[in-house]
Amino acid sequence: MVRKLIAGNWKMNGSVSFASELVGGLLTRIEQEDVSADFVVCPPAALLGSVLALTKNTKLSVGGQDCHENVSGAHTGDTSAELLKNVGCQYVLTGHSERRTDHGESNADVRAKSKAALNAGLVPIICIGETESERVSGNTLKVIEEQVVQSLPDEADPNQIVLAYEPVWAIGTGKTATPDDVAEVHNFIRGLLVSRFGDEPAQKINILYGGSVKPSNAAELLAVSNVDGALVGGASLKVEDFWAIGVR
Ligand code: G2H
Repeated sequence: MVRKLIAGNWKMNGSVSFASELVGGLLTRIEQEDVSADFVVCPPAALLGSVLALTKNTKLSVGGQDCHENVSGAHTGDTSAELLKNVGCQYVLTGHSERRTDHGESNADVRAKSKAALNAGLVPIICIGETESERVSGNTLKVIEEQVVQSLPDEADPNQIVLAYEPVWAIGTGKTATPDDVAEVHNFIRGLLVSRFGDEPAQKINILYGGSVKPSNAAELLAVSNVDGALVGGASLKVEDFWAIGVR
């Protein structure tokens, strides 16, 4: 079993004072308790500087929410993986369903961004997940297989990637997948990783679950086989809730 990873995706929320309060609260808890999980926060790009200053030389890691596939160039408004690494990030989300939907990102785009992250020395947290209509039509595993195969770059190193299974219909909706649903998909993803990397390397890859994870359902979800952590949106914006999800 790998050490669990609890990642907070702040999405487009927060402010300098919010970041200071939330990160301060997390750091106090991390310093006082012997925690059995690693924590990472992914603030919006405009807050990365503030959060990185607060977390320097601490056990709290920081990630970006997206990166461009190129190292530099004329891409107004974008941020490269190289730059995220340069300022001190260790992780970056790639292929979050809100990027896939709002910005039309395809599996090929996610693959290119994940490759850029690996080249920069970042750990990409590669997000996959089926929509409600794909689930209802019985295509969940087919979609997941396509996303895993097409979103992971050839260069993927099992020591340097994280996957996050986030069923789109469970994101920010309050709906959560049942433990049986989650087990089926996580076991399937592990099998795909074993086929690709071999058994031992594949077992080291954290597969996170995401989609309305909160303190009241975290214990049940994190106990499911092959669930190695959580990607948390709304509940990561409250220090008590985020902490309660990861520490048990
Ligand atoms: C899924 C998740 C975090 P929430 O997007 O990535 O958000 O926990 O609010 O469903």
